[in-house]
Amino acid sequence: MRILAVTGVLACCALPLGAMAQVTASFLQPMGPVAEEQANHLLRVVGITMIVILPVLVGVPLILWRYRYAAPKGDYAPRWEFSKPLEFVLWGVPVLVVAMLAVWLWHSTAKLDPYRANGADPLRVQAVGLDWKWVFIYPDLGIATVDELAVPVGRPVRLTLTTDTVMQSLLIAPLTGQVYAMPGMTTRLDFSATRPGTAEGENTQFNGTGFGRQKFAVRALAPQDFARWSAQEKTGPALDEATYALLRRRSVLVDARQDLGLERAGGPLMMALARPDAFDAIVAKYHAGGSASATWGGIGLPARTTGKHP
Ligand SMILES: [Cu+2]
Repeated sequence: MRILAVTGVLACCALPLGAMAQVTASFLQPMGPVAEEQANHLLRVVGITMIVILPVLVGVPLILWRYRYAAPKGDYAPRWEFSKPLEFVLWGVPVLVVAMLAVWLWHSTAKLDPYRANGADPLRVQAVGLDWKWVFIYPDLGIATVDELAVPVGRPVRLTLTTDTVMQSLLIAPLTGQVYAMPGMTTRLDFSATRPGTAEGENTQFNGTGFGRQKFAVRALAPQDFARWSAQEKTGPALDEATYALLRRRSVLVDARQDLGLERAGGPLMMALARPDAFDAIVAKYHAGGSASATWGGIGLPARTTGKHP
């Protein structure tokens, strides 16, 4: 019996460990300092609130049992209504708990400011949210990807975001918090990976039929692996205006691949960046003061994909 029970426990533990080796999707399995602070913050909050919750959980059944009608203990005091020490405890402890939570929240919020640099010499990456995929542009490396973000372990990443459609929301839970992206505007996320692995990134903004498939892999690679990754053979056409117009269609990755004349099944795209300032051109499209030619890749509601599953 005991052996069976132990095996059961081992099997239970082995499952999440096995999953962890593939794709990490939770901030409770942090791959960098931002998620680590978030996980610590959650544990602190749980710990502090237990100061209030545990006495209630233990005290209520204890009092019910101790002063039960069948075998009452203690004095019967129906006229009792005030106790100064008790009032101090009942009000004082929650006040201390709220004060402690407030201080820690203040501290963590400042520490987790998405615009706060994670160190010197960050790798610049620009993210463009499309229906329903993400384009990641590496302006300094001359490459762009679709639905894959690779970052070198140990080097800070400065992600600048925008969208060329409706509002989008980027979340890479094991690495960094969630931030919105709006057309014509940019936001920033500074984060870094401290261990190699693959994290799941997603769009958490419900914005159309393909939204549930707008997930991407975030690969934290050792510096030499990252260099190899960024120099790999291109799996897609160069990211020029014509390519971008096709990517801008309302499609998930497989349909976009078909629109580009590639095998449907084949995973993320790695492209050469034909226009180094593509990101700025995309943001500029939404500014009335811009020139009439600011229409890079098309404006307005994108066309539907020619693929089978819009
Ligand atoms: Cu909101």
